[in-house]
Amino acid sequence: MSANDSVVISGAGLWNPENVLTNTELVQVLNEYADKFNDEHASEIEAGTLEPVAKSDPDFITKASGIRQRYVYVKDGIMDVDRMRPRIQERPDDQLSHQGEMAVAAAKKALSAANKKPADIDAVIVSCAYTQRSYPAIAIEVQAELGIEGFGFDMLVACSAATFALHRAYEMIKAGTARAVLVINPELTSPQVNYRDRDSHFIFGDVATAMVVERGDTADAEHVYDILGIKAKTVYSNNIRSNFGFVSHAFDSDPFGPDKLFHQEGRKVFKEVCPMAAEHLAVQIEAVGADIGQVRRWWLHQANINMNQLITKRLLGHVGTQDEAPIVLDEYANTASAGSIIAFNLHHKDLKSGDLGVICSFGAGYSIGSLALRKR
Ligand code: CO8
Repeated sequence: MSANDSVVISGAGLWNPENVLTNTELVQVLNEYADKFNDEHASEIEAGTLEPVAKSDPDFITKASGIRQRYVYVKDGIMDVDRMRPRIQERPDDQLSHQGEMAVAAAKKALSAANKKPADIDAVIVSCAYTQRSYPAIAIEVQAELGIEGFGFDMLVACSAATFALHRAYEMIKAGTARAVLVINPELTSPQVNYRDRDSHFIFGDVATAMVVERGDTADAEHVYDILGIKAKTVYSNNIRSNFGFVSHAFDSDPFGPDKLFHQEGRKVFKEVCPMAAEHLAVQIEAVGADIGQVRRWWLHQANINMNQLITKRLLGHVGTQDEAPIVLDEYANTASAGSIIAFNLHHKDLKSGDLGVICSFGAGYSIGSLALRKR
């Protein structure tokens, strides 16, 4: 393959669990927990030695984030005030893992959209915010399940896991080390959510997305997008953290305590990431020789509707419409790295030949990743 040959995205897949969890349901269980906890600890709270658990509010959630509901892999257990975490059955080693199952479901859809068979794929990347184990890699399990030759590996880059993995796939195709790469994002976020914390209990949902990246000269799908350019940036920040990890076993602290689960300084994230993302996108568009006004669609990260509106306002001079920058977080919530890929899945078929679009993620790390695309 010569350096000038194109690399394309030729198929996308989306799988979501059937279970819907509404804001009202989440608030109901958190407020029940708050009443119970605050009653049981009334004297310490009154003495000022213990903070009361703060109650949540569905109107706050919708206004502050735009999120109305989310899909969860397992709903059972989350709504149980004495548990407040999903009750996921552990599987024996000889069964497909939960994340493997989610990944396979999305991958099959992407393969079908790309008109590709397992034999056409040379590499599998499973890239998401968490993998349920360290090894064997979920990607290798998925590779075996789908009957793909070649190689697979897992990658973790939180919110930018999907875009950064697409970058690696692009580079593999350019380098000629793979003919086609399957990039999969099984975002199983619910086990890491602290459903007792009003600041973050509403933020996440579960989903799996996948994409096929291949050589332009082998692509024969209905909707094919040339990758015109890729761009990535990371800046270290402690404002979004999850401290759970294998070393937790050796710490003399609760391995599932609040600091081990997802937590953030949401306001700071909002203020710091929005300008970074807008600047990143402006540079990315210029780098591929286009003007902002020529971009037909912005498939943006889906953390908060207000973030996306601020970013599009900076770029376009007006708040992006649903047609220009589709919002999917009202239905899916924040699905870590999968958000922009869900937006692409649901809103790419109407683009015409020659139309430009941009996929962009932004979040923990901090990390920002984008791909400029043109429909064939
Ligand atoms: N109900 C009622 N009141 C609430 C609630 C609630 N649920 N939550 C907060 N409040 C209160 C606060 O306590 C505060 O009260 P006070 O003024 O008395 O202190 C008041 O409401 C205002 O709170 P905030 O200033 O925090 O509210 P914001 O308007 O900033 O909205 C958001 C909070 C929605 C969190 C907003 O800041 C935001 O979206 N920020 C961006 C966050 C973001 O994008 N983070 C990315 C995280 S995702 C990511 O990077 C991937 C990680 C990997 C995946 C992890 C999977 C688990």
